[in-house]
Amino acid sequence: MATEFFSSRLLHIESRPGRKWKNNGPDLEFFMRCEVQSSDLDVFLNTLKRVADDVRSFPEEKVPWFPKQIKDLDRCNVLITKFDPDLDHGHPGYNDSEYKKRRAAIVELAFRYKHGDPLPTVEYTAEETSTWQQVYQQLRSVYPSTACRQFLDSLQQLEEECGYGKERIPQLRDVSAFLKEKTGFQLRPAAGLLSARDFLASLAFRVFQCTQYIRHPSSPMHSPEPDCCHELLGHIPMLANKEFAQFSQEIGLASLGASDEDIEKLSTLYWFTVEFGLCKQNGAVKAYGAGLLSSYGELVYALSNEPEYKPFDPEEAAVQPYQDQTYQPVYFVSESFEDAKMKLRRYSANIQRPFAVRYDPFTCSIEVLDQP
Ligand code: HBI
Ligand code: NLE
Ligand code: FE
Repeated sequence: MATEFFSSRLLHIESRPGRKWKNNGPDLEFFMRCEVQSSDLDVFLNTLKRVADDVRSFPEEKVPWFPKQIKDLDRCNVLITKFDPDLDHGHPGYNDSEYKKRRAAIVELAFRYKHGDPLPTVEYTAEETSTWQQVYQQLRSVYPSTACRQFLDSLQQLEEECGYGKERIPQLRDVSAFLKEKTGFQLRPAAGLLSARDFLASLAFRVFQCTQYIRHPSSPMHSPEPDCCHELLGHIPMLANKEFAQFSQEIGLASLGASDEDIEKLSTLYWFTVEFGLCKQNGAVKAYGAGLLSSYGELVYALSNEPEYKPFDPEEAAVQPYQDQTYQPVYFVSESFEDAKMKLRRYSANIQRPFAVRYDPFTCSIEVLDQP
């Protein structure tokens, strides 16, 4: 069976002569037990329907599979084919075969990665480093007036202790070691935009999935998809902050085994906080969202008087339509991280699951506690 688009495992298969006759003999009936991610179930069944006359499924469990141990994250790598330079005509690298080749080579490192392997290093080319340089310099000059205090503190530490600067693109290996000391977060390489379920699940383990390729040189000030500028400049400084690291892990824990509808809401909530969140500090509005802190274009726009601001309310943010091609028309402003965390905690407590989860930091695993 073609399984290249999703991961599935065949646990059991048996065949028997069926009651229908076909080609002068009894048709065969197959009974199979498979493990499939719930988000892939439709594609999986449709694939079977192409080769079998009558496909029936009996899901064994209502709760979608989720990782229980940190090494299970090796299976949380379902990619979304969106903003793909090979498929998307609007991608700035669509007509640049050199760019696509280079990117495929970097992506290959992520495909091959298994938990426990040393993080791959990439020898960035002069052109890639020059893109980074432009991005770094532009953003660095506006951070003092636009970024939240926690971001500025962490960035300073990264510059002093972790080799951050415009000269070279930091390596995931060094950054992961730095983060581990600060907040226990660690990195793993990602091949591109992951499914929200897989991406959020890794946060439950304080693991952040990072792309390693860089945006196309023709659009340094905004990219619709994550790249190393977005991860290294947008996310990493925030993940080095204790309060924020905890906030991120809590979104991850809330996502484990959640229904598809709840995942959709949590990922929208993630979008309006971790990616595009604004917060008040000393009476001024500052950016803490990674999508803003890695895009000079959107950062300046978000803090101008063009977009609409709403006070952060998880119920409202979870269903707010969002824009993933260009700048957001609406941003949510929270009073502080503490306030956002409390509100998120209240929101998560209302997500219906027949069990509770707890993270055990000693074994890096999830304890599942059945609810009576
Ligand atoms: N995948 N690699 C990667 N990076 C992200 O930031 C990311 C993702 N998949 C989904 C996602 N972010 C968000 O849109 C939320 O849906 C979780
Ligand atoms: N727009 C962001 C940037 O240009 O860095 C990336 C957003 C990823 C969700
Ligand atoms: Fe991101």
